[in-house]
Amino acid sequence: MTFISIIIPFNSAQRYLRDCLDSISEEKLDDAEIILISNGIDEPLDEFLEDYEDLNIKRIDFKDNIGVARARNIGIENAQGEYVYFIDCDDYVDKDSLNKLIQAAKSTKADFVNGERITTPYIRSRFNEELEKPHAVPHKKGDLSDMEYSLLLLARDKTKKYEFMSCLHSLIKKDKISDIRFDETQRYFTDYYFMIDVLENIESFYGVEGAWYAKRHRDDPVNLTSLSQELKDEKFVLYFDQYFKVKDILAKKQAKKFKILSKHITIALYKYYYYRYSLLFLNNKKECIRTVYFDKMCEISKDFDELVNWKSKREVKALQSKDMVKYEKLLRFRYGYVQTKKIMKKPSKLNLWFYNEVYNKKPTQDNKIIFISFGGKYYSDSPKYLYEYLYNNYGDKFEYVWVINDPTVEIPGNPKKVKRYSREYYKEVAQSKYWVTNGRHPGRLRKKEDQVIVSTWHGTPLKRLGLDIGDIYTKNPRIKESYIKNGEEWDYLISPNQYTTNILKSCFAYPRDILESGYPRNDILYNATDSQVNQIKENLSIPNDKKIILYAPTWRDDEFYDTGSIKFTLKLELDKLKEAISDEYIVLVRTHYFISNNLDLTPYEGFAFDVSSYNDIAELYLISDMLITDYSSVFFDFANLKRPILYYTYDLDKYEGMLRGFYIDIHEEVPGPLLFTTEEVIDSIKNIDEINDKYKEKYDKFYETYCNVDDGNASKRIVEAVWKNNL
Ligand code: C2G
Repeated sequence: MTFISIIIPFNSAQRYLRDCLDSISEEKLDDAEIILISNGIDEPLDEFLEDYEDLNIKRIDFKDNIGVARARNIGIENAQGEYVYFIDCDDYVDKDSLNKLIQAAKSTKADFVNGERITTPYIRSRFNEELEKPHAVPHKKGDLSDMEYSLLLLARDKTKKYEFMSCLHSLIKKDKISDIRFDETQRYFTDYYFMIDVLENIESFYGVEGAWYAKRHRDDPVNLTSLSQELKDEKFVLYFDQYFKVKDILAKKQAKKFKILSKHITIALYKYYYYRYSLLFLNNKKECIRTVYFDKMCEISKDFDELVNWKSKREVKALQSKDMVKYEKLLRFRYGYVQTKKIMKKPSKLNLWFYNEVYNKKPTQDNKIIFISFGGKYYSDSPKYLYEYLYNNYGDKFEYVWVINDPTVEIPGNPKKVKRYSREYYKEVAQSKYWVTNGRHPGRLRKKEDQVIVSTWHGTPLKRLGLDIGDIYTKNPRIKESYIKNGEEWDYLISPNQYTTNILKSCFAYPRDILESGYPRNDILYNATDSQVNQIKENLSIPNDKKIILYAPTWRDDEFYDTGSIKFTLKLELDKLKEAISDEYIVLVRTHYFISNNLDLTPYEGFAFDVSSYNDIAELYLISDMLITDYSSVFFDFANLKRPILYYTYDLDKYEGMLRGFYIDIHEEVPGPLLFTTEEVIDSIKNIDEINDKYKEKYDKFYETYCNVDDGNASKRIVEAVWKNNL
């Protein structure tokens, strides 16, 4: 007989469903069935499900999206198991967790057996690492009764302090729900009412410690919106209203289980108020937070009397008496104290405090522009060329500030230099009307309404970016949300070609028009004079009787140290290269700006030079006769020079398949050969004339597609578009 029917409503995102089904498959359940209710799905499912032939899947398909309530009800109606179990298609269970629940149900025969839920932004393969984190310590059972513990798990997601009650991750005896269904007229919050009805029929409970269910926090609220993301600002108002409704229903019920549940729901709201609402109230400028949210919070706070402690007592009183001024004062005091403690631990945090509390409250200076390139690591890239164009043509019209971490870097015109995150940096960021940046800006900065961000971005993308990436392998699981936030805040976004324009629109969900002006950083590739080129060579102190190869690889999302900084392992065998080509060439090795480890090139002295700290890679392009790269955007820029490009793609399968994926077919479109060993690289260098002939047609086509806007005047076009009213 079937012991458990696993009910999965499936309405979007096969890549999420894979994690879900993989996790169930690994449980190796022999008396289970899966009821998959697919609805409103465009992607073909047959082939996908072939990978899960070992699972006993009953598929029920609907052409239209029928809603989660109806889908779950259909699941219940088709279930043959002694117990039903609900899991969402974008969630998964941690190793052995379902087995733990099943064993508990078999041994206790309880009507209701459940485990821990935790909300996570991580895909399954990275979940275990993250579970090590202290925040995932299970709720302790201690001396709670089976019922009390089970209700605690039912009401509280381990990380989401504010969610109350879910039907997920519970084994529910099927005969206890024969006449209970989800309310199909509702789109949201149907779990709550279903679970209350279920509880009515349940007599025995068992909660299992440490049997985790991972509730995925969807990383792409634009393309793969979850039900709760769909609601945006309304979410909490509706949520607060549910609170009152649910409390009302529970208050009318006498059984102890409902009293316990009611208490947990109030605790969830109290935690929401203490940890989340209070912060929103202080930092979020949205009007609803101080109006409708505030009113609701005041009303709910009447239930908090038994939960307050000495820290929250006065705040709660202020809420109860709807005294916003006092409430704000008390919050400032609370967070002021927290902040002071942080500052005592890390004095540099004081700078941020000055930014928020002092500098950012002062007026902006209309003619001030602050520039930053690669987080202040270099004086380079498009911000450099925009700056130089402005300075050379409209020098005295603006006040210029450069964020540069090394104060000895020479910058023409002697602008003010500030180190990133220093006190002066925050002061200048707050004062500058314009921020010119080539990357995402730090989440801690609070752009004022009259400030303008000019984002140049930093390359024609080969690797998928932001919202276009599938699963996230980087150290930052919330990177997609950061892309969306940046896109919302940028007033101007610059693109080097039409191909990039389309990508920038989708990867940032960019809501405005994009300035397809070409790249300021490539102006120099068209405008440089011979004497400039010679000067660059001289500055670098490299032999001038040899041809130059620039090796500029990118970084790998999965190669980082415990601290999070990115590392690079040199896979190009320089000893072999030296032996084979050193009479004709030298090699400049340039690691990506994320890379934190230094390369030791001493064994190749006179042949290989580390130019990783050289400010401007465009200058290196100018002096190089050939480029070797991998998946870095550098080749799109270098192609403006029409010089040979080789691709040393030793880890192509991993990079293309797992880490990122590409926007273009690298095998077909790039204007040079993909090479997998040092020997192949040597061979290509030695036969570079043949390679040039072989790739001539591809190169021309490539140039036409990606370099057709750049002409040496991009800076001019942008300056005239952005600062038209100031010139
Ligand atoms: N870069 C560099 N040296 C390298 C690699 C990159 O100076 N060895 C600089 C180049 O200007 C390059 C830019 O950093 O164009 C971006 O580097 P990518 O390797 O393309 O990688 P990433 O920073 O992930 O940016 O749209 C482009 C994407 O954003 C990729």
